[in-house]
Parts: sequence; structure tokens; C-alpha cells
Amino acid sequence: MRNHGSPIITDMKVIPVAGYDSALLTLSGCHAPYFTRNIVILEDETGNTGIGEIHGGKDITRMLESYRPFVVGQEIANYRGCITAIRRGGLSVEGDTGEGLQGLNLANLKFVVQAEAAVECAMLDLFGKFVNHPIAALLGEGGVQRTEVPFLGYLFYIADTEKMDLPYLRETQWKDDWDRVRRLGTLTPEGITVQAKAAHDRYGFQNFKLKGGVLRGEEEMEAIQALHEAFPHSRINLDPNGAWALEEAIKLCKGKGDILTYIEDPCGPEAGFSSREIMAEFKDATGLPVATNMIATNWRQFHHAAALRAVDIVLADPHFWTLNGSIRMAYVLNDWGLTWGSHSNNHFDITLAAFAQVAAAAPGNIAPIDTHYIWQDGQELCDHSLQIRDGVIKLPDKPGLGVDINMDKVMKANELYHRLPYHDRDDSISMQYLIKDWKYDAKKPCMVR
Ligand code: GKR
Ligand code: MG
Repeated sequence: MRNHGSPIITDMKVIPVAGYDSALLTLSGCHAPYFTRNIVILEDETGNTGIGEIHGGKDITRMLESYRPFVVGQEIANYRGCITAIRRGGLSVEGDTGEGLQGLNLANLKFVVQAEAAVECAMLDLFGKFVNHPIAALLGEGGVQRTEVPFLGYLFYIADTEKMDLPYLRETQWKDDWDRVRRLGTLTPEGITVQAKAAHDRYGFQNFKLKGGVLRGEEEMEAIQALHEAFPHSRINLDPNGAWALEEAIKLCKGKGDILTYIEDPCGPEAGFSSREIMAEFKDATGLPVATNMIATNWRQFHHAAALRAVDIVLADPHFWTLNGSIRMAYVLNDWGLTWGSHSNNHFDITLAAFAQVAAAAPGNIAPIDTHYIWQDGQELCDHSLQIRDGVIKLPDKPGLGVDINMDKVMKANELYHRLPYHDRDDSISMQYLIKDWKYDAKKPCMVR
């Protein structure tokens, strides 16, 4: 007999997992053949399971492990109290200089990621099951704001893996053209357009984002032109992750509002000015709407970005902000006439469901959501994974997160993780197969050396 209001959490598992990736190119280098994540699985006394997923890496695993005493034994209705206890008593990794992601230094990701978001998600999954509502209904001031969440087609330049003696997937059977092109070396505007068409045919995307910071800015703008010609009615965004100098960015983008709906992090810090100041100057000079996941990754940074009017669209990734924090941002942005969206990194279907739930609770006219999932599609960890069709995910008619963990698949992904020689992301390793002794430079597209 329970003498309390909601079920007690009886178990918390932290399971590091790995999956396969394509040789995707970014300013940081080239994605490795594998990516890693951490999965949190909670069980309550009724036997229900709640799940959450967050970035990979040993430090994040250790942080999550340290949260167990603040979670096990707690009521699921006390999810906010658990998050507060974790923030006060949980492990945080040392060495944070506060630089954040304004230079896209991947070593700083672990400081920007709020690992407790995985616990929050798993607790909300359990709580949603208890009260029989989807997570979206439990978030923010107004709960569910939409039942169809728009996602964008996230396009990447891809390295030719034939040149690399690395275990990238090289499938020979394809369900459709997307399965073929997502492993294919792609460095041209034509190749990017083929990729967009294949993604459109499989998922119905209406909108696209091209990850830049790979080739010279002019070449990337040619790809944007080609995408616009192929999809004249789409919203198209380019994200060079701050690689361009202010003057160059203005030259590349001024007057391009007809082909580029908005631009994401065109510039970074420069000449003693922070990226917030530089992006404000970029916006003044071009009039183009600007999105970011680099210059506003916490409330203090956002305060300065907003005061300088440096940004129009904040991509408030729930893994950087927590689910409740991201929705708090969505309400602020909507009230201030700005736009909410979400950034992503490689992820499994648990994150896809979490992003869909959060975006369903975000008020106003949101930007189509980023997802890397199309690069991982086929590697599900859950049964009844959410599907992107016609460019949207329909909010599932189920309580909690809306997907069911499949432990066989999780344990296979965990075995893969333990077979890997490394567990932390380092995009320079694969990159050095393409350019000898390649080193990251925040101001140079990765193929320009
Ligand atoms: O996954 O390679 C990638 C992305 O470039 C990622 O690292 C960025 O954080 O997707 C991200 C972005 O939008 O800047
Ligand atoms: Mg970005």
C-alpha cells in the first residue's frame, strides 16, 4: 500500500550506447564512423519505465551516475525537486572557462550540455504515464500548442569514405535513394541538391538547412542557390558555425534574402569583440534574420544577445536548456516577437521523441526543428519510434514520451559502445585521413587548409 501521492522511483540505469554515422563534414572536422550517447532508464514502483537520452562521452556518463542518489527513492511528481537536488549536489565537470560554444570547440560541449535533462525527460515520461498525458501537455504555461511538429531536412557535405581506412557503413542494398546518398561523398551543389531531393522524397521535408563551414563561403552559397532553384518555396538556412569573418559574411549574404531565408551563426568572435557584438553588426549590415545555437546557450548569454539584438531565432536545444528551460525560452521569445527552434547533434529515437514533445509545447510560430536523425534512421532503440512524414512528426496519442524502450536494441548499442576505442567525440581523427595533420581552426572551413 502506497502512502504517498505518486509512484516512487525504484531504479535508475545509465547506459552508454553507440551508433553508426556517415562521414559528415563540419567546421569541427569529419564525423567519426560511430557516435556515442547516454541513455537514462528509470523504473517506478508500478513497473513503469521512463527514458531519456543525452550526449555521449565519459564525463557525461559520470555526471549521470552521480545523480542516482537524488533520483532513486523520489516520487515521480517531484521531478522539479529532483532537478534542483541534482544541480546542487550532482557532479559537474571541471575546467569550464565559460567560453561555451562561440568558437564551436567540441571540447566545450560537455559544459554546455545539461546532463540532468536526460533525467528530467525520463521523469516526465513516468509522470506523463501516471497522469495519462503526453509530456507536451505537462510543459510550460499552456501545454500542447500543436499536434504536428515541423522538422527540417538537415543536409551535410560528406567525405568520400573510400579514401579512409575506417569502419564507416558501406551498404550495398538501399530501400530508397536516401539510403544511398546518405553514405555518398558529396562536395558539390549538385550533390547537395540530390541529397535534398532524396530526403524530401523519404521524409517530405519542406525546409532545409545546409551545414556549412566546410568549403569556401562562395561555394557554399552556390549550393544554397542550387537548393533554392530545386525548392523555390522552401525556407533554406546555411550554418557555417561562425567560420566567416564579419566582412566576408556581409559580402556573401547581403542581398541574398531571396535564396536564404535566414542564416545560422555566420560569424564568431573577432578583433576583440564577442560573437554577440559581431552578429549584431552582421544583422545591421544585411537585414537577414539570424539564428544561433552558439552565442546564446544560457540565460546570461541570451541576455547580452537580446540586448544587442544579435539574434532572431534561438535554437534552444532541450539538452542545453533542459526541457522546461527550452520551453521557458520559447515563451520569452514568443512574447518578445522572436522565434524559437531547436538545434541537434547525432541522436537516437528517444531524443527525436523528446524534441517532438518539447516543440509541441512551444508557443507561437516556431522554426522547423533540426534533427540529425535522418542520418541514423534504422538504428532505433525503441519500439513505435516516431516517424517524420510530410516533414512533420505527429504528436503520439500516448502518455509520456510516446515511445517504448527496446532493451535488446539498447544492449546491442551498449556492446557497440564498449567495442569502440574512444568514447568522446573528436572530429579531427577522420579529418586527418582527408588532410594530413589537419587541426581545428574556428576561422577556417574544414576543407580549406
Ligand atoms: O553535428 O556536426 C555536427 C554539427 O555541426 C554540430 O556539432 C553543431 O553543434 O549541428 C550543430 C549546429 O547546428 O551548429
Ligand atoms: Mg548551428
